[in-house]
Amino acid sequence: MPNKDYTAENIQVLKGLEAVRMRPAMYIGDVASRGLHHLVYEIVDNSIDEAMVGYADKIEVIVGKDNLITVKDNGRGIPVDIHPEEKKPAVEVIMTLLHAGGKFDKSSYKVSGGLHGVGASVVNALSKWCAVEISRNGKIYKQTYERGIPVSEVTVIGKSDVTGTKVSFFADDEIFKEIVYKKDILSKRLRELAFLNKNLEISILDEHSGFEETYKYEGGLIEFVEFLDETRSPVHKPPIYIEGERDNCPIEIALQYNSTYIEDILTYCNNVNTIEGGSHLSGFKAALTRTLNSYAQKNNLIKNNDKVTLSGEDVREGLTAVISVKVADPQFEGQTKTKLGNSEVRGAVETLVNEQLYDFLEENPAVAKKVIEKCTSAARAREAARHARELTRRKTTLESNSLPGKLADCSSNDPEECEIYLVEGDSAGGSAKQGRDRRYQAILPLKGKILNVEKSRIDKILANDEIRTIITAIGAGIGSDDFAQEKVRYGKIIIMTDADVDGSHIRTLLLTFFYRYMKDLIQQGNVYIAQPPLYKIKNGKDEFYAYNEEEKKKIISGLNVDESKISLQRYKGLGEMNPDQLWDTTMNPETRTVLKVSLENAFEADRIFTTLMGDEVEPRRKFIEENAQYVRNLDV
Ligand code: 2B7
Repeated sequence: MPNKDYTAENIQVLKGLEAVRMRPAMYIGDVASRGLHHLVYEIVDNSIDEAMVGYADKIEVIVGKDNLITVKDNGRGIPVDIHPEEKKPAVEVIMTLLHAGGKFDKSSYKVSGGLHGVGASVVNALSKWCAVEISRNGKIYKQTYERGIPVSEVTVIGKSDVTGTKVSFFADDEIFKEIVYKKDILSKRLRELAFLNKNLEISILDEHSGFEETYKYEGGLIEFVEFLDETRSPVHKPPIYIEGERDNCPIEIALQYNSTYIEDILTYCNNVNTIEGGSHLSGFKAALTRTLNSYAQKNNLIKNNDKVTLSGEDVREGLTAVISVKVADPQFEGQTKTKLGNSEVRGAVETLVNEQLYDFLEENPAVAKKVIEKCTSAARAREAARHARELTRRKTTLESNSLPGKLADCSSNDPEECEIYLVEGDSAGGSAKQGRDRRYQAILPLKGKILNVEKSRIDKILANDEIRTIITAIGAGIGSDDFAQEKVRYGKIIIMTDADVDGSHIRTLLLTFFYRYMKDLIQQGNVYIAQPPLYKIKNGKDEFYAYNEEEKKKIISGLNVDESKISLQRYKGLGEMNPDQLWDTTMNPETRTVLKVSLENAFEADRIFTTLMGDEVEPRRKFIEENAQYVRNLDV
């Protein structure tokens, strides 16, 4: 217990800590892997804030062998002088008081993205041990804590001629289910932060694997866009860069057109990936459409037989962009609290992009010409696709008539309870139709491979039968402007393919299609992957199903009988299961497992799809080699 008396302030501290430890999820999301990694981000965020005000340019993160996390920065060092109201060193207040953030220099820390400065105390409360070391005033100060409670005074432990802060902590195993830090998760976020904060050096060392990387990007967002487009062919080089401040809102944007047909825009507010978009995104889209149209008109770049105006989707075909804004009082809205709500940001971004993009085009007529050509050809293709697209829209009056014939629909009309299985092959489709609960389960058999949408343009995509059928069945249209989430007819869209190479290819193609043309579906968590068993194990009358090798071994050894007496059947495809088996193992909500597809890390998902589905062979080979354990199921 702390070597301190229980004064009024200490009681306040204990109450605060208790609140965090009682409801950790309220502060860090969950107590699984996500929440655990969140601890690291909260501490790193404080270093980032110190870097954003110009006092730090180096951050180090170390994952120790014993899972001790250490974060170091070369900022000013957390102040250690006595806080006038709390009558304790400022660092102790920051590390122990839930609402310390607001009391410290709020003006210089206005753009904090995370827990608004209470991050350190939350992490401390959820750590079984934590230490902070501060180099400041020529000295090194240290204080240690257990489960958030100070177990030492702030003590001078040495001298230093530099300044900075070092925080180390052991996450509390009484709170977290499992303490396993993933270097891939951490390094991805740290790299992203380095892109978003140009010239800031961020390094990671994972002592478990020896993995060590340092990120530092002079070009910031420009290098971010180049990184995203690594496997695509640019229409112009380098990316167009827009930077400025409007209405007290610092804005930074990089954009580049490439030869694909994919729209790829990442948005951030205060370094938080706003995957649901929001006002910064809509301001950008409005300005892009307007500016390209007015430039094209003024310079007679739209031919007589073309459509008079370029649509939003026309000007975003093959566009990769990253938008980063800093907002003093961010309002995060939406299902996953990743949609920027501040309405004033829309105008700020729109004005800045209108001005700077127009200037850029005037100063770079050769690039402008290529960009406008790209957009007009997109417009032409879209016009050609309009007809095909209309065919895929469900007619409101003759609903059932316009549904694809191959679809065995369910009888319920309530999307909440309805599910659709997209099934590989007619024979598995047949079993699924017989095995299902027809009240709420619909079956759509798909034959053969669907089109690779990364390589095809909208007109060709819509000419593809399998894809048209899927769009019609789901019933909500496609595209970033036209997709209407509220019209989706099924709450769960479940991809059910064989557990082999072809099956995983089809699954990847379907996921790519949803990711590119119905992103909201994935964002809202509507897309699932069915998990059919790999083996049937029979021991006399008893039957067991195993979903992976490990399970198979466990079941067999658990049976404790002679192995030659057990019959083992390896399912090569869904088609080998009869309708009852398919229902029992894969479709019955009471017993099945389905994997929810999430957009946790949109920018990584993006690179995975681009790399796996794109043209460039070498990056794909490298990617598969480096990520063999993940790609096994995504083999293409
Ligand atoms: C709102 C609180 C959390 N803080 C400061 C100053 C510098 C500083 C910090 C930090 C994490 C791991 C290494 C301000 C801000 C507290 O007040 S927090 N550096 N780094 C950090 O936590 N890194 C500061 C004004 C003058 N001097 C120092």
